Amino acid sequence: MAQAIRAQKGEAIAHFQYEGRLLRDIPFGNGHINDTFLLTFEVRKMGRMKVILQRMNKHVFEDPILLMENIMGITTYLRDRITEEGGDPDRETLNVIPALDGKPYYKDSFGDYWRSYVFITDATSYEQVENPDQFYQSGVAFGNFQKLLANYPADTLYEVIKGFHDTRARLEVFKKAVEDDVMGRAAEVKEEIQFVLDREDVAGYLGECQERGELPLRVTHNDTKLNNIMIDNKTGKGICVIDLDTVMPGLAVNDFGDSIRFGASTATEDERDLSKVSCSMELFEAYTKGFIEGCAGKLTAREIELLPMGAKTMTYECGMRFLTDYLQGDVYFKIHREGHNLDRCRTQFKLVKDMEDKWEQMKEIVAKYYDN
Ligand code: ADP
Ligand code: GN1
Ligand code: MG
Repeated sequence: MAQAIRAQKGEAIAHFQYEGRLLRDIPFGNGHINDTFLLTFEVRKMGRMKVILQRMNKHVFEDPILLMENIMGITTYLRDRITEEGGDPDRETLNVIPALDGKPYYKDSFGDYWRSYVFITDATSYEQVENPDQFYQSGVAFGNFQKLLANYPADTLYEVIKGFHDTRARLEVFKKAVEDDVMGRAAEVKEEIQFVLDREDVAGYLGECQERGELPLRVTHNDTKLNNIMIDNKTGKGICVIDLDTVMPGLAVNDFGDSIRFGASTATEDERDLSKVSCSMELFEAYTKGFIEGCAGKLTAREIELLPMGAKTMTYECGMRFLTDYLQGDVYFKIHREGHNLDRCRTQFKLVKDMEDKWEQMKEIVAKYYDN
């Protein structure tokens, strides 16, 4: 397996518009979906240059060519907006390095698709928040990302993963996974299954609000976890939103919520000691403030009111997705140990429970921002 990807990687490296001598290539980051590598080149007298090379996950992304069209469209648009606002487009958005034939991807002889990005230097993607200000800054940056894309022609975007945050549809897939029980694991996770079933109303809530016209569809990121943003090492500001695979029309409250489920947790997503896992209200408030500021007055009062619901829904949905994958035999999210998806599911459900306990406090925090 490792050898197969090494050969594939070598083939891919030879087919991008790289210059110089390859000094080093190492696996990089903690993403659950793609295979990511950091390559370091020595470019004659110009010194070292780093790039990101990724093998796109073919089980998750049905059409990598259309996916890359989305990313080219979005990053080209963002470059213009960032330039207009006096920012640095080489650092503040992803920059695709083309393949030798000029395409934004390379298809290898195994049928896998690869893509490459300029590496964003002097910045870090974190697995856990280090202090409230850092989380506030990531809220500003994710909000600003949504603001920058507010006028992007949404109808040109290909729906990369159908029903990505359709929690009701995900609940149906979950029920089917319990019924099929292909790995014979359902008996062992009865409590977690019951946790999902006891909260079926959560799955439908935001979809119903949207159907009633209370929540607008916007161009959203849909995968706003902390490690999908680069934080500048010097200024501490969220410099660049990355992992643009799932940019699609969606709900602002879900972008907010997905950040909370990952970043406002007092532990990592796969912590086994559940006594360490809770939803920090200090972090919740810091992000709320940052996200609303970043969206620059674009969120409606109803959207702001429903931010806590976004947090609960995304956490419930993500826990359910981890559990579904555990039941299906770990076929979607990368795992690094036995029971990894089950551990991840348990942290999410612990967070949902904690949010339920802190519900009034969460509502009070967002209520402070209704008038903004
Ligand atoms: P996945 O879909 O698997 O999460 P990502 O695109 O998020 O893949 O990449 C995985 C990790 O690689 C990120 O969390 C980040 O740490 C790092 N990374 C990705 N692109 C860049 C980039 N252009 N510059 C620096 N680091 C990057
Ligand atoms: C995946 O790709 P990554 O690791 O940033 C997943 C998200 C989940 C997240 C859980 C395309 O995100 O939806 O919320 O794992 N991405 C996709 O950590 O399914
Ligand atoms: Mg990622």
